[in-house]
Amino acid sequence: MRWDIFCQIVDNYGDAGVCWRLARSLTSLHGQDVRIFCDDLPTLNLLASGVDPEIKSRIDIQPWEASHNNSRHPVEAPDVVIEAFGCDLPERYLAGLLIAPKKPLIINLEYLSAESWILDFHQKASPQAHGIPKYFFFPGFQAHAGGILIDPIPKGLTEQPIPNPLEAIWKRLRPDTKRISVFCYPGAPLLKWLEDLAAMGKDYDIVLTHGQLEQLQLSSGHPTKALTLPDSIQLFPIPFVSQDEYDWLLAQCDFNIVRGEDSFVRAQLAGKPFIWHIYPQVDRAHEIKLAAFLDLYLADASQELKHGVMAAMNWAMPSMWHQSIDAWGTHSKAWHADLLEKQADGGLASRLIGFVA
Ligand code: TRH
Repeated sequence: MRWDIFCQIVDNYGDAGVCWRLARSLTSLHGQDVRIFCDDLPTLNLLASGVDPEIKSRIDIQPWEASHNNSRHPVEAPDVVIEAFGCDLPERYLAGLLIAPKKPLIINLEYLSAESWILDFHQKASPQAHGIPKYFFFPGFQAHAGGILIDPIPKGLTEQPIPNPLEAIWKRLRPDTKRISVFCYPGAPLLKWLEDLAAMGKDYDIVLTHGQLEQLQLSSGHPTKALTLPDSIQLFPIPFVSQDEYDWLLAQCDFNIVRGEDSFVRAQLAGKPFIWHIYPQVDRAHEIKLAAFLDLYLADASQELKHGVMAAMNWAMPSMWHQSIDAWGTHSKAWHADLLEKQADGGLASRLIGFVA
């Protein structure tokens, strides 16, 4: 089938991250024909840069405005139009669809949530005045939700060679030292967290993704002064890497701090303990979303593990929950296996194709 994916980047990288991962799943795993119209091509291309050129060449990446140029008569509509995260379609594109002899199906691809209410809305019609059929599609962890994006299949990520941009830094990491990757929003008490970690007396190598060092420095109150942390904690800032390279990094670390939607899923697929710094919303809806996820994630965990993980996810200091880390490691592997089993049908991309079909 032919798919047009519309991706409007509100802020950050998550919108592009999800659209790109979906596009590549549809093409490389399912042989679909995909165009992405995006209002911020530099960001999209940054994420997509490390990918196998053969896969990239099969996805038609276009600027948002290019969707207006449907000059063919009669207008040829794709089979499916994806409005990622409910973005509005450009008016001229929509006008073209209205006069096309064959109408597409429009899908409003929503944000991932573990909340149970999504099951009542998933795949439900969203009738429009223009009459083109439109449906909601909710990604989710539950069996009857829209699934999660599992491409590229995480198997074997740990055995892959060190990506080029990380090679020099990787050689400086200390052998037999635990590695923690950090990708979180401003506002996390990261400096205090690292100081607490240091006070526990073990060595840790901290891989800081693009911009995290500056965030840490700002939070120290001395943006121009070098941070003073004990030698046991070594900081390794890395540049912004491609999505594949970032996936590799998560698979290589012992613990990951992630955020948003896409890195949150990848941390689970890495099978390691992680802190999800969920995107903060003014109405505090994120607290409900985090609680809903933890309900699922910890459903069969012991009381002790539940306490430990819930404390960690709410930014309690590592000394408060480090005694749970071994049990958390075992739990992460089991959650990962269970997640893959639940997505054995191919996850979100397959379910989307199945629904459209
Ligand atoms: O960037 P984010 O904070 O995006 C967020 C979320 O999507 C959130 O739901 C949305 O409401 C908000 O934006 C507007 O976090 P997320 O979702 O993890 O996306 C980051 C993407 O960037 C992900 O695909 C991984 C990728 N990435 C790289 O490719 N290279 C890197 O170096 C890093 C750090 C990330």
